[in-house]
Amino acid sequence: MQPPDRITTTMTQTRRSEQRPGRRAQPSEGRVERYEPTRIEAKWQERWERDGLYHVRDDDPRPKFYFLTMYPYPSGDLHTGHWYAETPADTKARFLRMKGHNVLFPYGFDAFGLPAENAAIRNQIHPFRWTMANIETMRQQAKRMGTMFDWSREVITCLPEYYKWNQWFFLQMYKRGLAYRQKAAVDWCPSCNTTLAREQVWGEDRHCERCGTPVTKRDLEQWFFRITAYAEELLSFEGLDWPEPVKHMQTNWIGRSEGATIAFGTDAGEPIEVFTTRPDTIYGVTFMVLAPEHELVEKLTTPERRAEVEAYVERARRETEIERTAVDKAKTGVFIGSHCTNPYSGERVSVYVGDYVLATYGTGAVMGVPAHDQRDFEFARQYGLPIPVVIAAPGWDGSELEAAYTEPGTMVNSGPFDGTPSEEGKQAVVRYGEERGFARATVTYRLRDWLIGRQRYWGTPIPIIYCPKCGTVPVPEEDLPVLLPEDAEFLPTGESPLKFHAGFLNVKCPQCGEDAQRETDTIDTFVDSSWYQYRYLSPHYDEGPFDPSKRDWLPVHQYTGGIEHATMHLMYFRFFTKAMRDLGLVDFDEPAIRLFNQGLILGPDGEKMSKSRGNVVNPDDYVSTLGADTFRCYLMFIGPWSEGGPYRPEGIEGISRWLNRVWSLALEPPVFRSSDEAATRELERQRHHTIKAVSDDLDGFRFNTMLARLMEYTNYLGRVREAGSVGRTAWAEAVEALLLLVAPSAPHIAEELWERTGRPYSVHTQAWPAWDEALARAETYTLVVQVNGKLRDRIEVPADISEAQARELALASPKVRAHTEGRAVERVFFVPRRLVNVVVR
Ligand code: ANZ
Ligand code: ZN
Repeated sequence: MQPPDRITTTMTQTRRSEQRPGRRAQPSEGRVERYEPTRIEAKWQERWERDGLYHVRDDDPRPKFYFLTMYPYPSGDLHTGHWYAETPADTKARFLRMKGHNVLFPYGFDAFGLPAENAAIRNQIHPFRWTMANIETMRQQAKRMGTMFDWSREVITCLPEYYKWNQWFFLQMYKRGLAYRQKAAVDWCPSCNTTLAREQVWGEDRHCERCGTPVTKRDLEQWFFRITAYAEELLSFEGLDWPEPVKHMQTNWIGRSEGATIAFGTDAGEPIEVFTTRPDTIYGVTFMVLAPEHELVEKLTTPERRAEVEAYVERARRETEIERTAVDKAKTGVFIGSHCTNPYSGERVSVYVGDYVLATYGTGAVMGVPAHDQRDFEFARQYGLPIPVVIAAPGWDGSELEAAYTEPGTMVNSGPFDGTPSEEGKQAVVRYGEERGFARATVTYRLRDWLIGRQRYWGTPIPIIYCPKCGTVPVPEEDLPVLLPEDAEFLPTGESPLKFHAGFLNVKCPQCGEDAQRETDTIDTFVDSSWYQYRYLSPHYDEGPFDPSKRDWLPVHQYTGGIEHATMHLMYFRFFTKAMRDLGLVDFDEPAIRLFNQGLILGPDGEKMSKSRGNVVNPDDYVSTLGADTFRCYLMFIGPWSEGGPYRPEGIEGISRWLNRVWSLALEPPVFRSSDEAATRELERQRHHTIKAVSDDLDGFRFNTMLARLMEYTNYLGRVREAGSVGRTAWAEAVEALLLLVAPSAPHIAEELWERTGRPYSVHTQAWPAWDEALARAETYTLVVQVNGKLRDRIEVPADISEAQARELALASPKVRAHTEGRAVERVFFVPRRLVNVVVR
C-alpha cells in the first residue's frame, strides 16, 4: 500500500505538469470546485431518503440476499464501535446489491433492558421516554453514516407490536413444555437487584456483567426455556459457514460427556446415583462425595455428625462455583456418618459431603476413585483413604501411585473384568450394570436451561396468571399483548415495580373468572434478539411474528457481529429457529448460514474505548470535518476487519487526501496528446486487474487490502494523467470503474462524482463492473539472474515487480545461493524487465 505522502507528491506533480500553454494557469482553481464532504454528504442523504433509494421491495425479481448486522442497544450515542461494526457491513451489502442481489439490510434497536430502568430510578425519567429519545438521537446519527439501511423496516423491541410476539412465543413454548417454572438457586446481583443468567456472570470472581458487583445466590421460582432439549442438535454445525472459534466455544459451552449413571445402595433405602465418565474404574471406588446442596445429605447425616456437616454446608454455600472447583484448592469434605454400597463389588464405602462436587452437574454426586482421578486422589490423601489401582499402566509393577493415573490401561483388581483394556471396559461395565438394573449409559451436558425470568419492569411481561383455583393459567392468545403499565413507580427496592402496581397485578382468571394475579417477572432481553431477524420482514404484521408470505428472504444469508456473542446470543438465536421449526413456522434448521465476526476497535492507546479512560474517539467530530466517507474508509483501512485494533488519528488524513485525489481524477481529465497504444492497453489491463482484485477482497471481507488496491489504482491513474498518452475512451472507462469501485466504501463522493461526470442517477443502482480474466492477469516476464555476470537462474516475475522485490527473489533462489553461500554480496544490479546481477567477493 502507498504511504499517504506519496499520494500528495504525485498530485502536486500532476498539477504542475498541467500548467502548459493552452490551459489555464491554475487548472484546479476556479474550474473545479473543491471536495467538500460535509456539504455533499448531507445533500445525498436527503436525496436518497426522498427517493427511497434503499427501500427494499419484496417483489424485486433479483435474487434475495438477507444481510443482517447485530442491532444496537439504544444507549443514546452511536459511537465508533457502532461505526466499526456497521459501515464495513454496509460496504459489503452495497457491493452485493451492485452485484445483482436484492439486498435486505435492516436496522433496529434492542430496546428493553436494565440501563433504561436504572436511568429511570436515577433520573426519574420513564424508561420508555428515555429509550425512545435515545433511539431518536441514534437514528439521526446512524443516518449520517451513509448506510443503506431500509428504515421502513426498523424494529424497536420495546413497542407492544414487537413484544406481543415475545409473549406469543412464550405461550407456544409453554404449550410444548419448552417453557417451565421451577425453584432454582439463581445468581443474584445485589446491586442491580435482579437474577442473572449464567452468561451474565463474568470473570473468575463471578461479578455482575453490568455493574461489576460480586454475585450471590437466591432460591426463587423461575421461568426457564428448555434449551437443553436441543443440546445434541446444537452441537451440529452442518451446513453453517461460521467461524471456528464460535463453533468451538458453543461446543464447549454445551459440554457433552458420555458415561454412565450408577446407583449405590444406602441404608436409608434411597440410592445415591452418580454420573461418571469412567465406569471402567468402578472397582477402585473407596468413598462417595455428595455436593453440599444434594438432597440426600440431610437424610443420610447421622445425629452425631450433624453439627459438623451443617456448618460445612453453610460455609460451602457462601463460596462461588469457581472457588469451589479451583484446581489448586485443597479438596475438603466432611464424613456424614453413613455408608453406601458399590453394586459391582459389594464393598461399603463412606459417604462425605464435599464442596468440589457441584450440585448443578451430573447427579450432584461423585464416586471417589483416587487412583485415577486427581481430585479424588488429593481428597483420599487428605482423609487417609485407600488408593487401590484398578487401571494398570503399561508396565506397572504394582507399586503405589504418586499421582492419579488418568490414562487408559488394563483393568486389574476388577473382578470379572480383569485383563480388559479400559476403553473396552467402559462399555462392558455399563452393559453388566444395565443387565442387573443398577447402571445405565448416560450422556450429560454442561448446558443448562435458559433462565428467562427477570425481576424487572423494563421487559416483556410473561403472559401467565396465577389463580388460587386453577393454578398457573396462560393468558389466552387473543388477550395479547399483556401491556407494560405506563404509570409504574421506579424505586430502588430490589423488587419489580410491577409487584406494586395493583392495576397490572390484579386480574380475573381467564378460566374461572375469579380474582387472580399476574406473573410480575419479565422476559430476558436475549429473547427479543433471538428472533428479531424475522420481524424485519414485516415489522408491523399483526397476525404472527412475521408474514409467512415473505419467507423467501430466509434464512439470513450473512450475519455480522462481535465474537463476544459467541455463547449467549448466538446460541439462543439458533435455539429459537429450531424451536420455530418445530412449531411449523419455518422449514430450515439454522437462523443464519454465514457468520462473520468483526474485531474490536480500540482507543488510540490500544485499550478498549471508555469514557473513564478518556480514549473515546467521537465519530461526529470527524463526520462534521473530514466527512463520513473518510471516516468509513479509515475504519476499514486500519487493518483486517476480523482483528480490529487501535484507532490511529494520523492515518485518517491520508484517507482524506486519497478521496481528494479521487475527486480530482474524476473531474480533471488529462490533456490528451497523441495516444500511445501500449499505454492504453496497460490502462485497460490495470482497470481489469483492479476490478478483479477489489471484487475478491470484498468477497473475503478484506476491506483494508481492497482500499490499498484502490489507492494504488488511483496513484497509477495520476501517473497516466500526467503522461496524457492514453485514449479518451480508455480514460473515461478507467474513471468510471474507479467510481463504481469506490461506491460501496464511500457512497457519497461516488454519487457526487457520478453526477458531475454526467452519468445517470444513481451510482448505487449500477451493476458492479465486470472484468476479463485474461486481461486482469498480471503481465510477467522472465528475469535473468546472474552471479558475477554468469547466468545462474531464470525466474518468472510480475511485470511491475519493484527493484527490492527482484533483488529479494534473486538472492533467495537456491541456484543463486549455491554460488553466494559463504561469500559477501557486494552489490546487486537490477535492469528493469531484464536481469539481476549479484556481485560477490
Ligand atoms: C468417577 C471417575 C473416575 C471420574 C475417574 C473421573 C475419573 P466431565 O468429563 O467434565 O463430564 N463428576 C461428576 N459429577 C460431578 C459433579 N457434580 N461435580 C464435580 N465432579 C463431578 O467429568 C465427569 C467426571 O467428573 C465424572 O467421572 C465424575 O468423576 C466427576 F478415574 O467419576 B468421574
Ligand atoms: Zn382460575
